[in-house]
Amino acid sequence: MTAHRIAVIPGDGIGTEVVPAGLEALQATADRFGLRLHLDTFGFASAAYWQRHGTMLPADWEQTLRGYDAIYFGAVGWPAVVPDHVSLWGSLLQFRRTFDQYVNLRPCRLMPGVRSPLAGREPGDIDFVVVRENTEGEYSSVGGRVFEGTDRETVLQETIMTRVGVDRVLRYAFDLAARRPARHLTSATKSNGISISMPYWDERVAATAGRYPGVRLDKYHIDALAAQFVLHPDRFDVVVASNLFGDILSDLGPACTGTLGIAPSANINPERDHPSLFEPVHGSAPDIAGKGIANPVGQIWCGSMMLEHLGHPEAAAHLLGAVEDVLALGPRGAPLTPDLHGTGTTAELGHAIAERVRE
Ligand code: GGG
Repeated sequence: MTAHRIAVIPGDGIGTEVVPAGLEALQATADRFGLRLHLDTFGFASAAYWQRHGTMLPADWEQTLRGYDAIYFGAVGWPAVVPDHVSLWGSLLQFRRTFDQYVNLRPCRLMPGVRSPLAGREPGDIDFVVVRENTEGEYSSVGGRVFEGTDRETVLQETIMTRVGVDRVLRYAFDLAARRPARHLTSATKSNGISISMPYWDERVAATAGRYPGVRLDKYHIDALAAQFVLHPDRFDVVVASNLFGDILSDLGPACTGTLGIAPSANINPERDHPSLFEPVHGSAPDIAGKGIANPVGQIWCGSMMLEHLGHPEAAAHLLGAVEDVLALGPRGAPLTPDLHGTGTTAELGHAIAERVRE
């Protein structure tokens, strides 16, 4: 029997609600395919941990997590207790950087049974993947404040792009586009306004493109690209973007396909010398936390991405198929959550998907 060690980190807010639902569906899939999952749950990377210890992570977190095959993560952030930039930099961004998870893969698909807010879109019309650079770019802690509290108060924060960092994520995106039927890659830029780092990004895109003659390449400025996502999301296949642009696009995409609640993401270390981390795109959602109505589909789809990464494509496809089957029943036939126009709870929807996995 194949065995995998998975570190489970529910985190904050609805993370603690969607993770159990995700684990139920994951375990049902593992049982069906004869996979043994050794799951260890950790309470760090949460506001509750911060309140007890004054840090988001224990000193030995790296050593602890290094021993796992993958990390199954919920959400982080509880601004009533710890400022968002402190919780994010103190946990999730440490994981991504330390474990060199330089690809953040964020699929976006209009699922059967899910209504797009865009008129006339049918399942199958929208199916693209955002490849977000995940370890550098605009997410840098290089900068500072001077003359604080005076009328000369000045704040500076740098964008960092390294040749290694940009080239490796571009290669990943081109490779992915080359494997997909449409063989189409769109690069997000803003080289007309951001006059140093973004022209560099464009240069590296052009240099990499030379090695992929079979991939059709488009380039859009991020403002125009955001508009295109809303007007013509069917035109995209693989979209590659810097850390910040990718973050924004991968919230906008799911909003166009009905709800952020179904969107998964995989923080991948392609070299596999460190564990990769799987988390829904959504955050901890304090506004609905504790109500039991968060959509668990993004978290469950993460389980499918994790199984794929761990080398079980059939199990991954089966789990995603179960998600699609249940969503396709619509709010009258399945306990869909309120964001999907239903009245179901997180646990009920998770349970329905786990049941479908077992059928
Ligand atoms: N599950 C994702 C999560 O907790 N996100 C919190 C957040 O603010 N993420 C920003 C990012 O992905 O860079």
